[in-house]
Amino acid sequence: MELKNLHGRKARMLLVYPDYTDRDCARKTSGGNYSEGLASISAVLKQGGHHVELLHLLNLHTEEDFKQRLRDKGEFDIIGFSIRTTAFPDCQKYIKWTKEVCPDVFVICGSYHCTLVPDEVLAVDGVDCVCVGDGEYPELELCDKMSAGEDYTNVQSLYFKMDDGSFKHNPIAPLFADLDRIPIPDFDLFDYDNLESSKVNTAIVVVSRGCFYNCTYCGNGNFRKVYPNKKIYARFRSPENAILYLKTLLAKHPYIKFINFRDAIFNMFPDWFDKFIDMYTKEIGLPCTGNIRFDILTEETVKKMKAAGFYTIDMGLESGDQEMRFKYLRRYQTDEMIIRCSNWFHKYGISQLTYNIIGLPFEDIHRALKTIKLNARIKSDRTIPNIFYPYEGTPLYEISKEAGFIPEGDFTQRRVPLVQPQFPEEQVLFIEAYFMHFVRRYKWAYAMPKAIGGVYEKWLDHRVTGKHVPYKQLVWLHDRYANARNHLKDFLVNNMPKLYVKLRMIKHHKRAQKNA
Ligand code: B12
Ligand code: SF4
Repeated sequence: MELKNLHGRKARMLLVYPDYTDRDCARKTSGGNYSEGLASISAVLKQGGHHVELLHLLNLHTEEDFKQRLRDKGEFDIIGFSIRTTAFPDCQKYIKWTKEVCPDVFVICGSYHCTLVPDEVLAVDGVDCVCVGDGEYPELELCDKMSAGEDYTNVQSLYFKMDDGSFKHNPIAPLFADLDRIPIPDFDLFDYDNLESSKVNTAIVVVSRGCFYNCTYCGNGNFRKVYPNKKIYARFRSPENAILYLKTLLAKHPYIKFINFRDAIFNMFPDWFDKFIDMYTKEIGLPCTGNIRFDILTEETVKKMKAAGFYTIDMGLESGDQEMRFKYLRRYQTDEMIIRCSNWFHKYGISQLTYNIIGLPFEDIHRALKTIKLNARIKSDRTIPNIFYPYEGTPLYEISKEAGFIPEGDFTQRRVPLVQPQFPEEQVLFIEAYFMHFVRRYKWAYAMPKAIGGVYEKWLDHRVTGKHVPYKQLVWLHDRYANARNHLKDFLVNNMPKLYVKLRMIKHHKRAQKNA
């Protein structure tokens, strides 16, 4: 590989962010998500004097559109692609088109898919280098060395494609424990005021890295494996630094009225969490939400959360079948534990959103029904049912593969990736589609006097698992409805954001009143 030499000039870097999923790949034309990773890389590179810009792809681009947008951006020395697993197929095309427009540009790829399967990404035509794991400082060193005309093929955490086609694997840089070392992210990298979240006066905030749990469906176990000192993989900015982060953000964007903490598990370190929420209550106090684990929670903390401004929380319930949670997901939370914590949230008027997985290996409709029922028992206010996606390299992918549930060929585009005889596709789609509908009905059943509630529960069971349920037709009907609802939501967010925020406030207010 011919080394790039900028002869003392600082590097010009373009970060490409394919920010869409199957659901919105064709429709989204404005908005998009914030990415802490890219904002953080940009902050570090800019601190080093380099020039950074973003190509924010909000929808699937045709060759012509992509090339045009690239040309419009101007000239760059390095183009970096941020690649989530499901974005990898599209990125391969974008990289090919990039090299057609700018053959001399240096192409580097980073993010989760590159960390999981770096050689697969490096093998793609046009890719010069892959970053494994955290990217700020390897990128900075790459830019610095390129700028100084030095050999950069020994930079830690980077894998290079050499002239003879071989791959040079450098060791992965050890993690540093102190996240405060990283500057406050460069929010300006984005068209921040027009992000999807900003339009509804919300900021997506991430003040941590990683997670120390080992859920089998999640990539975290593999993301941390790459580091020589993986024990410190889960890290938070200090509470003081996290407050500084928020103050910096709010000073730049004073219209922000809600904070959405997207850290993997916000209360992962209970002492950190308690200290942070005390400071947050005094210094920020905006309504907020975050992802909370129940097995490390106390009633005292829930009470403090309410005072801090938590109006709602998210939690991964994943499966209502305790055996599935323990045996296949490695989430050691009993039903009783989940119900007890949930009662605290009701007591203090904080609404709950649960994440659930449908179509897990060895699941069937009866086990999926248990997930609906546990949601009803804890009176979840909102539920998000996700269809299981087997991420390569995760233990649950291996389990699914070994059991023969992963079909040959490309399964990434299938609505239900696993093919399981005991849980056919139409049943998985049915549970996903009517999840909240049935959660509501079972909530009614549990609120009724026992005798009547029991009869109603049995009747509902029959409507979910009965022999003659027309699953396919019901899914078809729901697809039409969901399409119309999504269009309406996008329309409101894009054209009447104030009305959307108002409606959301009314909804949360009503929920909080109901819960109190
Ligand atoms: C916050 C978050 C979100 C936020 C922000 C998304 C974003 N793009 O940052 C929101 C809520 C929008 C989101 C949405 C989704 N997410 Co998400 N999300 C997370 C979460 C919890 C933390 C990510 C984070 O901010 N980490 C901190 C930052 C600093 O690290 P980072 O993003 O990894 O970036 C570093 C490196 O990856 C690298 N890097 C990143 N990009 C690049 C580019 C270059 C050129 C280089 C060199 C390096 C580099 O350097 C960065 C700095 O060190 C992770 C789980 C986790 N525990 O990590 C899941 C995770 C990233 N999400 C995931 C998924 C699947 C999704 C969705 C597809 C879900 C869905 N079905 O809608 C969407 C995709 C939307 C999108 N456009 O990306 C998966 C990705 C799995 C995979 N194998 O790709 C994860 C890992 C969770 C999981 N299931 O395991 N998510
Ligand atoms: S707790 Fe969440 S982020 Fe952590 S391993 Fe489990 S699913 Fe992944």
